[in-house]
Amino acid sequence: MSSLNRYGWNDRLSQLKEESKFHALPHGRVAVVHRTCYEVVAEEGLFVCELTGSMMYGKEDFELPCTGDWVIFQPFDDGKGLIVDMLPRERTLYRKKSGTVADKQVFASYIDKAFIVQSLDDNFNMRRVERFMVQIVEEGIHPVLILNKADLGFDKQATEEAIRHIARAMPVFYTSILLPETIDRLRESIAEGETVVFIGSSGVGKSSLVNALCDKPLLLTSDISHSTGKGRHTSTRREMVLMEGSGVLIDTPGVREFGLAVDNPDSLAGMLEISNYAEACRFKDCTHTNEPGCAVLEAVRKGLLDIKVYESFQKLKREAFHFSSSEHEKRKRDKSFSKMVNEVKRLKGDD
Ligand SMILES: Nc1nc2c(ncn2[C@@H]2O[C@H](COP(=O)(O)OP(=O)(O)O)[C@@H](O)[C@H]2O)c(=O)[nH]1
Ligand SMILES: [Mg+2]
Ligand SMILES: [Zn+2]
Repeated sequence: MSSLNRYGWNDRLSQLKEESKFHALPHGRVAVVHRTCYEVVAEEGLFVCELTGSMMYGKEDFELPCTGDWVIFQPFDDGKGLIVDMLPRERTLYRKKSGTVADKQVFASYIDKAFIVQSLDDNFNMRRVERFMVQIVEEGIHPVLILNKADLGFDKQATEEAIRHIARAMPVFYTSILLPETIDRLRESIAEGETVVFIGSSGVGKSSLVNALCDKPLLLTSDISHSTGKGRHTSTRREMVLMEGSGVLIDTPGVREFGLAVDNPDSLAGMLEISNYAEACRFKDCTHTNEPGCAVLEAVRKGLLDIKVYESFQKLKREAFHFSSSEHEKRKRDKSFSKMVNEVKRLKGDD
């Protein structure tokens, strides 16, 4: 058995690797991304790797290796290497970059579970949970809701009420780094070889939870670790740690905004349990906005469906639709551009 199995390596990945023309070279998993180099965990230990020119050429930022990616590299002496290939990505967490049309930013790949962390103080916000959930489920990752800082006073009944509509879609854990039994329960939910990413606003306790789960402080808590001599800034550095006898944890810096990068706006209804009602709408293509015989609006009127959930659904749907149509436009543009490049090459006789 390979020691990388603990990092999630398996037979399927071995098969994928066989398809690469570099399959004779060693492979590893990207643990940390620095500005120009990558820390790669491999059978022979940790390697600091750079990318070959061809790995970078013509790539968007989100297509370059990220934390969690499996790469093939050419090792050099003293723990250095050159990344020559990357296995095709699966279960990758993206978000839409703020202020751009269809540009996305990549967080991590080969993720099994995403822990959506919120703290039970002012930070708790169901609308944000839904937003994270939709993106996570879209990528085939299992969402888990972590309500942290349970040691602080909070209204349990109001919280239960607010999460009721998603409690069937994902497990919920109440945790506190001051209550070890809550951490133990969380730890038991993570299996060996499983990869878990922690997402949520800054200050909710993501790094503290990672440390508590690992039993020893490995990550610096608070954003001081991301500061530079020039003052604070949010770095793109991600951290991956291996839990003893269990899974892989990936910490991320806080994200306030999480723009949807979802291609299929129609899948939203199922996730927010809108589709339970939608089945009874008079029109098959009902948009649930003003149609007669709309069972979704009826459910809102009768108080069966929380109006806030309904509004959240409409808002997320508009946003996802906007992203997928601009993404579509962009692909069309990219396609015609590469067609033009090929045409020029052909005329020049390059090919
Ligand atoms: N009361 C309480 N404070 C916590 C808990 N978890 C984290 N904190 C505190 O919240 C602050 C932010 O924690 P940190 O892990 O840096 O949050 P991150 O930005 O999400 O990584 C720190 O001062 C932690 O000590 C908790 O369960 N209860
Ligand atoms: Mg942190
Ligand atoms: Zn309807």
